[in-house]
Amino acid sequence: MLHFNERSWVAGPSHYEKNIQNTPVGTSVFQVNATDPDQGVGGSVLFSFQPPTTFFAIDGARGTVTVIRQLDYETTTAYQLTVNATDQDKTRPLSSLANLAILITDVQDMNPIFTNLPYSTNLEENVPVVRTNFSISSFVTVHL
Ligand SMILES: [Ca+2]
Repeated sequence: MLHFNERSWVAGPSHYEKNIQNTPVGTSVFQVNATDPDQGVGGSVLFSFQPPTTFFAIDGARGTVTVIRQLDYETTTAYQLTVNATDQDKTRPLSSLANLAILITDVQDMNPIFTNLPYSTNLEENVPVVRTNFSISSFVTVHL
């Protein structure tokens, strides 16, 4: 019986979207799933990014997307990736594409900064201990 490679992979949506925060390198952030009803190599799917990206890697067999470079919201707020899935049919490999948008969520990563350093004040002798002479203020820089 002859078997033809008839179908490319079938994913759920053709567009994925994922929100992540400043995620350490090596973290898995997304899972692409695909099914190919063909049997044998014609139904065995390999994933890749097209074109490749230096910030994310995808496990060819499993479809797991991993961070491979430090992400910084201040530099890039979103990545538009295209996932290619190709079956392994030797004579007529079929492939499909899906979009994957990875949105970087800002996390506050700045420390409070004291202003008007150094602090000093003059005290008179015999100041009652409950008296407050000055207050220390700080502010947080917020990057939007
Ligand atoms: Ca197939």
